[in-house]
Amino acid sequence: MTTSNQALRQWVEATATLTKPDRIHWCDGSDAEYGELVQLMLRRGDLLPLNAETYPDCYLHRSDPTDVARVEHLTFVCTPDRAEAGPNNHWLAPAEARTRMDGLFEGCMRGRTLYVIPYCMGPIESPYARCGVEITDSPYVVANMKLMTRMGRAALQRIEREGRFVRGLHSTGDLNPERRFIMHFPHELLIQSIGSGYGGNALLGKKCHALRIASWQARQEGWLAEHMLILELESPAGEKHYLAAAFPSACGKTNLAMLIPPASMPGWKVRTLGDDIAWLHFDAAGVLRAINPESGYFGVVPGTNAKTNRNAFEMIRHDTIFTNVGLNARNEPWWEDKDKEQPVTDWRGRPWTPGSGPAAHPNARFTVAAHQNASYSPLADDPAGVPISAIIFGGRRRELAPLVYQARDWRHGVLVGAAVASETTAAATGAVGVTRRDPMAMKPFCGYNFADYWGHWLSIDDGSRQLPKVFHVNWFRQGQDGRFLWPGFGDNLRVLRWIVDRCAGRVGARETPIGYLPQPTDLDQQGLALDPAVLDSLLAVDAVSWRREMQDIAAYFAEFGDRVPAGLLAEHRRVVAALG
Ligand code: OXD
Ligand code: MN
Repeated sequence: MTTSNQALRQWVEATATLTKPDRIHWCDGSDAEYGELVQLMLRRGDLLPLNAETYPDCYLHRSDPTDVARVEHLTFVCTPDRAEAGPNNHWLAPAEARTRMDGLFEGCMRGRTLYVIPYCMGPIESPYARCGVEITDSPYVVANMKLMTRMGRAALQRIEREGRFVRGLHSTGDLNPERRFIMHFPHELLIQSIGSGYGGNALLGKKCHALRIASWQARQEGWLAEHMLILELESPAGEKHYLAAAFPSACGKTNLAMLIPPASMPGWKVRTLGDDIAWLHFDAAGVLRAINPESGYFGVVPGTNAKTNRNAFEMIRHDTIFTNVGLNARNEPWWEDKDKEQPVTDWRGRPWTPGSGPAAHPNARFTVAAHQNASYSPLADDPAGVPISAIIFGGRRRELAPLVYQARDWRHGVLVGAAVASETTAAATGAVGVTRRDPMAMKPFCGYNFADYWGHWLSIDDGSRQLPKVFHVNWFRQGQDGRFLWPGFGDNLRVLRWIVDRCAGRVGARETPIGYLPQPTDLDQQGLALDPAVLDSLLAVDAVSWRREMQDIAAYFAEFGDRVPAGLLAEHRRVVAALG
């Protein structure tokens, strides 16, 4: 296989000249090709077979122990002007980055196969979808891309039709963290990544293309590329709403997207369109429509069980690649909070004994095709996408942020999104549990200056469009004793129900300086044994703490200097004044 697209052919040839692979393989995306890659990785020990009876066609990959998460400190946006990348990104001048990367790529594929992966982010026939080509020397990356994206022959045909694609060059290099870099060149629609095999660093269609490069393109073209799940909520009366929700990494997007309604809310249905990324475009009628550019899930495994996410728990029982989980005595994958059993081997392949720490790495992952999810919505394959009723922002906040509140209007919603903060998790290398600002949950993923990004969000309201309502939720409030105040998981549907009732204009709200909150009686509490005092504290707005929060937000905005849009600052002043 090769291609009629001359630019692609030349790029593959030039890359081969630089990296010197033993052979070149153009991926067709077939099941047979996936099967051959799996056999190759089993022979090489890159994959280990799991119990074929209880976990058919499931495999374990153990990564290099230094290569287990995204590396934000080694991820760069390389724009000619440093200010374009903004204080939210690490920056290198494009020429310097190219020289550094060329040095590292030189001869890096000797003895290896160079795989060419044409892929399409979004349904192949969708006008909102975009194509890319990833070159990699990692069969693990190819197999993951097969599960996560629409890749191979059909994507290549679209590239040949359109003549446009994002280029991504990846090599695992020598896996030395000293020689690990993930570079983005938005002006050239180019990504270069070396030294890591980990998902967000190596599956270039995901964070690198569908968020960093796409967010850049989206600003130029008037759409939004966001770190959001997409779900369909159907009421017992058959009314359907589509919601897009942005949460920082490992804050439960996958669980919310696959929510199973509590028994006390019969007739409600939740279907999953996406669990991580949404591309949002206005259609000709001014309606905001969402597609999920991915077609698989790369989810956090620890904590997944029949209670927290039965859909995920079941979908990863077959045809799944596990990365960095432990094993039990039956050679089944094992992770913390899976079940009452004990593991025998940890994620590094060492014998596990009580006291030897977690058996699975806290950022252990599953990779699985989306259609294996019992709650999968076929609309995820609809080229037209789905109309979005509400955008929801959320963070992991022990204190302060109430369970839910609604922004007054779009401009206030942009402030609410820009002010998202969350405690860090194991999805990225670095300290866990530190509160940091994570605007729109895009801190690690926005491919340009956040100040310009907020301006882009504000510009979405051009007066002629049907804008979704904007909300903020917080499932993670804790009491003095450190216990979570809200049960979360399926019970989050009670909050989603209030949100769609607000969208439909069916329920009132309490107006506060930070936005509209539900009256406790407005939340569906049927079957929820929650102490009324706890619900009161979940719905309280403490003016003193919020004044402090607004100061903190102002200090954060100040880091972006005079690029911060006046409209955002005016909105901030409005809320401060309302807080008195
Ligand atoms: C992810 C992340 O893997 O956000 O989705 O880190
Ligand atoms: Mn994510």
